[in-house]
Order: sequence, then C-alpha cells, then structure tokens
Amino acid sequence: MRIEIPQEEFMISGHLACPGCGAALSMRFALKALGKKTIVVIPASCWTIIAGPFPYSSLKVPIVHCAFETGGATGAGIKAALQARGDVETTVMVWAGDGGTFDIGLQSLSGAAERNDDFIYVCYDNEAYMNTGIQRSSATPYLSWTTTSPANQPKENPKKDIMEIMAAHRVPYAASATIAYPQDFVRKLQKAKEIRGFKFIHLLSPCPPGWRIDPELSIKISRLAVQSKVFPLYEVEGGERYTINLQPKGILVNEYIRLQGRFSHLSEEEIEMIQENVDRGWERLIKKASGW
Ligand SMILES: Cc1ncc(C[n+]2csc(CCOP(=O)(O)OP(=O)(O)O)c2C)c(N)n1
Ligand code: SF4
Ligand SMILES: [Mg+2]
Repeated sequence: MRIEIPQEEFMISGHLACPGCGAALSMRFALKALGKKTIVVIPASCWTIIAGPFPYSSLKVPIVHCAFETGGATGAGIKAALQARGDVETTVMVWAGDGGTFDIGLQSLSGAAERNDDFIYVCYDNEAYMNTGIQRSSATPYLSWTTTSPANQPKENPKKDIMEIMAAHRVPYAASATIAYPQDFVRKLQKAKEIRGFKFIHLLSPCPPGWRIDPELSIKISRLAVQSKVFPLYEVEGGERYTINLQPKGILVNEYIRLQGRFSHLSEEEIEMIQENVDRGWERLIKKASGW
C-alpha cells in the first residue's frame, strides 16, 4: 500500500548532525508523519546536540530535553499533564538513542510499557554511545568494533533483542523501521498515532563516524540491513501477532558488513558465524509470524 508522505516540513535548517546521519533524516520523516501537534522528548544523546543550542531549535515543534535514563518517565509525565489539561490531540514522541533505551533507560521504558502509557517511544539505534565517542552499548552487534571494544577484542555478546523485550510487555504496538523505506516508516508512525496506549518503534540509524562509513552510504546500508535479514521490517501487535512487512532478498550478510569499517577486522570464519546467527534469527521470526 503506497501512502502519501506529507509535504509539510517540521525540521528546518540549522541542525547540528554530521553529514549522512540516519537519525537526523529519520526525525524529518517522523515529524512529517505525526504533524504539528507533537511534543518531542529527547534524553541525553546525539539528538540533544542535533536539535540546536537553546534558544535555537531545528524543529518547529516543542522539545523537552530530559536526563539520560528518564525517556519513558518523561514521556508518561508529559502525556499525563496534557490529559489533565484536557488536551487529547497532542502526540508525545520520545526520541531516544540505543544507550538511552537498551541500557540506562530500560527501567523507565519498561515502567511506561507495563503501565501502557499513551505515547510513542522511538529508539533511534545507531548501535553505540555515539555522542560520547562510540562506546559499546548492548545494542552493538556481535563482533563489532567500538572504542571500548577494539578490533583485537571486539564485542563478544549478541545484540540485545529489544523488540522481544517490548513484545514480552504485551504492548499494543511495536515495529521495526529504517529510513531506507520511508513509506513503511511513515505508515508505522501514523498507525502508532491512532493506537491508544504504548507504542514502540525500533529504528535502525546509520552513523557515518561510528560505523566508519561514507556519509553517502547511509541509506544504502540501511537497505542492505533489511535485505540481508540483519534488520527485518516487522510489526508485533499485542505482544503476539507478528507481521513481516517486507520479504528480504536474502543477500549475504557480507554485502552489508563489508562496507563498514567497524567490521573490517573480521575473518571469513567470523563473518560466517554472523551469517549463521542472522539465519537463525530470521527462522525464529518466520515461525512467530506464521503463528507457531
Ligand atoms: C546519567 C548520565 N550518564 C552519562 C551521560 C553522558 N552521555 C550523554 S549522551 C551519552 C551517549 C548516548 O548514547 P545513545 O543513547 O546511544 O545516543 P547517541 O549518542 O548514540 O545518539 C552519554 C553516555 C549522561 N548525560 N547522563
Ligand atoms: S555521531 Fe552519528 S548519530 Fe551522532 S550526529 Fe553524527 S552521524 Fe548522527
Ligand atoms: Mg546510540
């Protein structure tokens, strides 16, 4: 189903993102999807900087900056305040990094999800703590380089499965997305806006300095992540109804990782191990989507 992407812009010139930042382009489309009556909550992250220094802002909607670990609690509080004032129209969107979601913000995210608070939580996942110098997070992929997981000692643990954590909370809606598929991303946000209760979007966001890629490759790499099954596009409703939104071509994982300097230390055997993990993850997803 093709949808009309709104023309109106709510992200304007003057933002402070690096060239090719997936998280910056994604915000532009998120606000097109949600429209003017949106309040954006931003825990400490690259986006704290990207938005611009007070009193300037690159967004034409209100922003609430909050402490690193408080995205879920702040989103819930702002929604409650709006409701107390009789405002049932304004959408609250928390926009948090992977560090602020998978790690330090997990408790306030879990609390909001368990209470089924009525707002949208977007985790833009660039797979490390980028704003403070590319440190490893629990969203960093297996065997990836970061400044705290150097090439001779890369990350030994698999990426935490945040979508399954959200599904286990039985939230009304959770979906994965990337800006390489803007129609899919906009549709998911518009759908989330219409659902009452807690909504979670897991957004893959390439970061050229952190992933050691050329800025012009961000979209291509996002597309390869989906087409190689590294990052499938799917939805989970009520914690149990899985829908795969795009059938990947199933290209080899190597097509995705060979363009990224953060994986340049990997041996053929290690790439094969990653391929096996990705294949297993895809099989698990297919089983859930077919209701097994
Ligand atoms: C309690 C606390 N610890 C550490 C920091 C420092 N800090 C600010 S942004 C950031 C990294 C955020 O990483 P992530 O959430 O992945 O967002 P990204 O920078 O990658 O966009 C850190 C560690 C902080 N602001 N507050
Ligand atoms: S460091 Fe990465 S996430 Fe942060 S602004 Fe630059 S490209 Fe975007
Ligand atoms: Mg990050």
